[in-house]
Amino acid sequence: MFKKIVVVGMGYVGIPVAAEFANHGFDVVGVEIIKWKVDWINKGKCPIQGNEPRLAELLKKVVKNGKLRVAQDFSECRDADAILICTETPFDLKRKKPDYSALKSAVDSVAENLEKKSLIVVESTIAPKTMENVVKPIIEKNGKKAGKDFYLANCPERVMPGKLLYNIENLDRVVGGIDKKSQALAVELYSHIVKGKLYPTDCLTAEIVKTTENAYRDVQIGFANEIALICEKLGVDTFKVRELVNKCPYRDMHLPGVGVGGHCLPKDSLLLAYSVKNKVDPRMLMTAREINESMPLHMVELIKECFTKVKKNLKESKISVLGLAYLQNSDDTRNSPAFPIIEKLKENGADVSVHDPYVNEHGDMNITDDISKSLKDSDCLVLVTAHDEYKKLNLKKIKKLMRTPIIVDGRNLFSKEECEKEGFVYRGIGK
Ligand code: SAJ
Repeated sequence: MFKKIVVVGMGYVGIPVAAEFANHGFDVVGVEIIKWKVDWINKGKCPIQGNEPRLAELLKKVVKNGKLRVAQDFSECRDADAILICTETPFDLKRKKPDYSALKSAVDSVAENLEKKSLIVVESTIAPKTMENVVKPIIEKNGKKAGKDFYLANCPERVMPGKLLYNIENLDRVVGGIDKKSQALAVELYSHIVKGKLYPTDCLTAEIVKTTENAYRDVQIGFANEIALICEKLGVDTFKVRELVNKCPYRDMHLPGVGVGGHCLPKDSLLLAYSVKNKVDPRMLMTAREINESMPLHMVELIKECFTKVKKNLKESKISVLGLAYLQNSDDTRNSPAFPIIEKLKENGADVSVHDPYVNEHGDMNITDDISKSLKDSDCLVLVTAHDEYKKLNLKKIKKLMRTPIIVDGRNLFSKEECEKEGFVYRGIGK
């Protein structure tokens, strides 16, 4: 039934799913507007860095055997049997609404090049009612009818940096169809690459499930962070409390930390709330968001407490921020809690050295991958991302490198006892 598949958007979602379908014998064409990405992938090179098991090799294989190629031209959609839309759908905090510019542009270009009864699937995370109110009308603008001239579905991605291929191959997925036929076709399509169970439903339910599963996690993390603030004041290690709480059945307390970054959690509650704007006041969702967004600033407060303790001023100090990525062993920096921390420290007159083993550039930010250089003569080690490399740090060695032995730990990476035994002033989120 399906032979040629077009995947629009060669990012964290599009690249792995394109490679998977190509590896299962489909002729796959990626459509990407950024030229260097087109060229890079057509050379068999993967633009996604970080620790992504099997992805680079799989991409090289399917490009080499001709099952995957990338173009900038949407005319590739004309003879496509299926078209997957994997463009970003950020939330515009200023305008308090989703930023669908990339999605609308992609859907519009697909609509302009629809010449077959193709199955169009949106994988991007969207606010409930977007399929009905935004996507479908754009494709139907030329008089075409969903379910008659094309099929339409929403199959939300469940990728996660570090497990991009694993998640596509193994996680269950929800498949929302605009009608029964679209639903059946989408289930058939994904059954070729998904070993997990496929749960057919309607588009609206699929949109609600996706945003809810992430809102759930954001609220859980917000809860853990609030318990961390309480435990700090009570002088008890939250991680020990969490371990014992989770011994109780039906408890799953998440990890407190320096904040919630990434391309999913910070926006999905907002997308869900947007769909019932002025109808429901999502107090729980928004309070969790506020708590999570406040954690980077709480981290700066802990840093200030340490400086006060050693009677040093942040001004003219050198501070080493370890980790720019929002997630351990990833190069993805989107919405990373590191940014507000770096900004606040600079506002306080500190000279901030940023280290990350996976992120080599971000705008004009100077990022080093030399940890000794970053810690040399530093007055404070600020641990933001729990990259594996940081777990191997030798406390004796770094104490010799640093000018002032202060560690502020945003991810429970260090042992408070060991740091204090080595003569460090130590503060940690939740500890
Ligand atoms: N975080 C915490 N405490 C936790 C878990 C995460 O502070 O207990 C922080 C992380 O450090 C990170 C952010 O939250 O900054 C997001 O972490 P994440 O583990 O949720 O990773 P994401 O953003 O890649 O989330 C994805 C989501 N998957 C999809 O959208 C398909 C999320 O729904 C998944 O639950 C998550 O992966 C996963 O790991 O399962």
